[in-house]
Amino acid sequence: MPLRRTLLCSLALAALAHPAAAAERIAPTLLPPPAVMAHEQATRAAPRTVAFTLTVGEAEVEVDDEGTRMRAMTFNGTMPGPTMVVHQGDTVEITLVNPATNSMAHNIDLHAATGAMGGGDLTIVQPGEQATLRFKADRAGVFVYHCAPPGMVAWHVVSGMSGTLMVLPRDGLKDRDGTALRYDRAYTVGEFDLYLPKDETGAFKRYDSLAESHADTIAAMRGLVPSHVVFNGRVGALTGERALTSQVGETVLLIHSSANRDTRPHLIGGHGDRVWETGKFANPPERDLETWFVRGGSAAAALYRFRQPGTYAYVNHNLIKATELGAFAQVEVSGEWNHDLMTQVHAPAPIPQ
Ligand SMILES: [Cu+2]
Repeated sequence: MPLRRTLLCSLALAALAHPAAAAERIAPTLLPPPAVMAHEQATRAAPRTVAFTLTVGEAEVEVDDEGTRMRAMTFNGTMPGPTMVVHQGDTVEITLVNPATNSMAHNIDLHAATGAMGGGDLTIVQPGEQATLRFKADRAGVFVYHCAPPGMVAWHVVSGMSGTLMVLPRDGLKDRDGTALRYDRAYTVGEFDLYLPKDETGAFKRYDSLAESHADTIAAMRGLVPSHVVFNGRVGALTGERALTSQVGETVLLIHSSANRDTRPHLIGGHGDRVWETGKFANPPERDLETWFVRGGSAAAALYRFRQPGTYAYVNHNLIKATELGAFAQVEVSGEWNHDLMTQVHAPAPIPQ
């Protein structure tokens, strides 16, 4: 009998050790940035398998209002690719599709994953191929993912191939004292430094194919002087009619990724109430930041509750990049003005004599 009991215990333990076999499987719908897919901020669900499909795009895109064109490479057709959201302990399953109409090999290196070059070694897909990778999301945070094909990593990254995977703690975000932190909406911003080649007259060149653009683009990249620094793929992607929106009293989660170059997001007229500057939720958030630093190759997460209505600018506070190169967004906030927080005592008028 003791032997039989031991056997039963072993079987029970074996079943516990392989929860993925019976785990629930979901396939959430991804949304184009700046939107973030619908998700629970905290979950009571047992760890599950969360399946996503990312399709590689190769296309010419316009990067500013002057009609400048770039041969872009993307995940799901957007810069950045969609933000995927799971919970710590979930198994992430990504199918990477490289349509036969494409010309390049691509893959995906996920900074949240452990092993095989972040999955890059297991997902190199030629045009007409697809591959599926599964990995355990064993640590919480916002993490960059990007294309990393051998010999072409930097080119694919600065041509648009990066995005963010957010791994939330199962019991949600916490302040440094353990208080639960929640948000009313989440936005995702991906910052890109672009290196577009110019001709002898100083005009940006256009190319018929990625291959044709390759040598000039690499030469421009080697100068380390970006022609554009943009949020979400183009100058003005998040301004005017396309501005982010919120209202007084709402708490917004701003995810900011930069796969290649350091950046320093700043919300003009607001703050980061709670900021995971390095983007990893096991570390307590910083409080009341004016500007935060995002290391190239990482993502940060900031929570802010809007207290005043109006148009806010959300910029890279390297202001040359913001005002001259494009790293500039806006947040339109509706609501009632709070004169206790700020008021105009006297409007500009001639100095009294
Ligand atoms: Cu690629």
